[in-house]
Amino acid sequence: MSGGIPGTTLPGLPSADRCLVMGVVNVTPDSFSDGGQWYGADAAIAHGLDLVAQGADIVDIGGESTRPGAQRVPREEELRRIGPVVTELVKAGVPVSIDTMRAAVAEFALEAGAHLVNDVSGGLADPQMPHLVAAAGVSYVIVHWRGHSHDMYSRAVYADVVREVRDELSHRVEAVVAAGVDPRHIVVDPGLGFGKRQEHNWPLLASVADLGMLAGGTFPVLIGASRKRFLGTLLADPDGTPRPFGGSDGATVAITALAAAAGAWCVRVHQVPFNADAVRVAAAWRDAEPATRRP
Ligand code: PMM
Repeated sequence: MSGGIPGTTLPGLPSADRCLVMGVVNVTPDSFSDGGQWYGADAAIAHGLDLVAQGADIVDIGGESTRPGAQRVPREEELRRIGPVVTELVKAGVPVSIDTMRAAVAEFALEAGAHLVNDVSGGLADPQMPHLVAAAGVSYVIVHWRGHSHDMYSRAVYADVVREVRDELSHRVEAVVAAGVDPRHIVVDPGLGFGKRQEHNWPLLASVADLGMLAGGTFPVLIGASRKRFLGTLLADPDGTPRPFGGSDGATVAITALAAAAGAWCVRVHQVPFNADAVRVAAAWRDAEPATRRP
């Protein structure tokens, strides 16, 4: 059986017999994929509602850019950015995920009604985070991470990237479970682009089918490839000029289809419509496959 598990039910989140689609709302002036577009609260709220109308199952709201080289924003500023957006989208009935490394920001969002904490540091940036998640009883995305964005590439050194990411994710799973997080609430994510170069992301994607088999359990897998730099590099012009971020949406859709067919639980994307189609194609594909040939 595949290590990824579409159809897994996590508390407060939608469940479907297919891979879920998480639409991204970056309330930041400088995210590498869509920086500045949804920076104002009104624009961000309207964008979140549009993503749901287009087929997003979950909306992921973030107030701190993690693009390579980014410096941290102060906590108060992160709270100011995400506050009204989380509050209004929850009020509108949207399943909200909070993309933050800070327990104080997650706490605000959970009190406002968010159901998922998406922590790109996997609990390493703020040691209070796993305790907060455990006490709240919500779901927790643990992303593979080796350090903050300002110098993430200095840590992008791997002898065997798949084995090392799996081992390090296993340790994080064990640590957050030791802090009280219910293993049934954990989602794992290989953290494409986080301390990983072009050549590190592809083997991780090719391993989606069993990336979730870790630390003695099987966890749902989230994949965030959308608009990442390694796609622009793959699609570079003959002269080597990378494709701009918006020009890699077709490649994102292709990854969505492949990851969903391999059993990913959810994909995190900036453009929803074609990805929402792709997860349905993948579900039909999986359903038609003889069980013995499933990845
Ligand atoms: N990537 C970004 C932000 N949050 N969360 C998860 N779980 N996985 C990711 O790969 C991920 C994330 C950075 O991308 P963006 O700034 O373009 O949204």
